[in-house]
Amino acid sequence: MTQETIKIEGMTCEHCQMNVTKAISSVSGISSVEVNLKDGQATVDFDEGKTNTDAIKETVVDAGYKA
Ligand SMILES: [Cu+2]
Repeated sequence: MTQETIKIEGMTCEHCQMNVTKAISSVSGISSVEVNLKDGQATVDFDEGKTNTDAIKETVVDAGYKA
């Protein structure tokens, strides 16, 4: 299991935080995700055999935020 902290720009409220959490959770191989609105970052635990940091960032971008 790999843990990565990803910087996310563009989150302004709890709704954004929830959007990002949902988006990252939907990626296969993610075991846990903690999105911090204040710090603008997400701490993600994932199976590196199933996904990677770039794929997670792409998902965040697809959801409308900058990663
Ligand atoms: Cu928002």
